[in-house]
Parts: sequence; structure tokens; C-alpha cells
Amino acid sequence: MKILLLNGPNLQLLGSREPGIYGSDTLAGIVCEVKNLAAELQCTIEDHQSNVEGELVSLIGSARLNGFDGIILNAAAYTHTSVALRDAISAVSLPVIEVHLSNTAARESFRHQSFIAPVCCGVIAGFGKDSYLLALRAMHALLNRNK
Ligand code: CA2
Repeated sequence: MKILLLNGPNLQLLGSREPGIYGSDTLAGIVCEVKNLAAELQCTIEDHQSNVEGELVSLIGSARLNGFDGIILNAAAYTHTSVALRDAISAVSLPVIEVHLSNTAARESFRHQSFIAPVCCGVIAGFGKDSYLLALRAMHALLNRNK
């Protein structure tokens, strides 16, 4: 089971600013925990962070060809703006789980809309770094169910 973990714009800042909203873990720390859980679940994770919308679109677009079985995606601010990411997810025919550290529904109204949620399998938001671990467990269960 090979899973692609994608993180969008500004998430490289995690741990350095706004700990009240996003927690004090760094992105590298979160990715390390996700990889440790993946090892327990006997999956492999490849991760990328990008501030560039088109790079995220390309990584999603080539995921199937690159042998991935599913995608865990924190699209960050592009969640609320990106038709291009939505179209890439629609086209890839792999399960995609949307994750957020914060509970976007409890924040500013512009964060209430997700362009990508309707084409994802599900959304996990509001649990800090545990959102990623829960997403991995959900992806693992989903892929086992579909075997
Ligand atoms: O809660 C999440 O995971 C978000 O995807 C984070 C995005 C935000 O635009 C989404 O609405 C919800 C922001 C990522 C930027 O991360 C920062 C981390 C530290 C300091 C500043 C920004």
C-alpha cells in the first residue's frame, strides 16, 4: 500500500508561527509520525510540500502512474480557491482524503467552503496533527475494504 501525502502552501511554517491555531509541531515532525504509523500499518508514505498550485496538480495527476494507491491531502488555502486541484482529484481515480489541522468550519466564513471536498472520499479536520494520523487510518481501512 503506497500513499502520497501532500501538503500545500505555507505549511512549511508549522511550528514557527500561529501555534494557537495550528499547534507547535513542525511539518517534518508530523510527517515523521505519519511515517511511523504507516510502518506499523505496513504502508509506505511519500510526502511533498509545495507552495505552487501547479506542482500539487502535477503530483496528483501522476500519482496513479507512480504506483500510489491513495492520496492524503492538506491543500491549505488552495482548499478554498482551487478549481485546478478539484479537477485533478476528479481525474485521478484514486481515493483522496482531505485533511486540515484546524476545524475550518469553526473559523472565518471563507474557510467554510472547500472546492475539493465534493470530489474527496472524506474530510478530517480539527484534530491538529492527529487529523493526519486519522486520515492514514481511514485510508488504510478504505484500501483494505476495496482489496
Ligand atoms: O487547518 C489547516 O490545516 C489549513 O489547511 C491550514 C491552512 C488554511 O489556509 C486552511 O484554511 C486550513 C493554512 C496553512 C498555513 O500554515 C501556517 C502555519 C503556521 C503559520 C502560518 C501559516
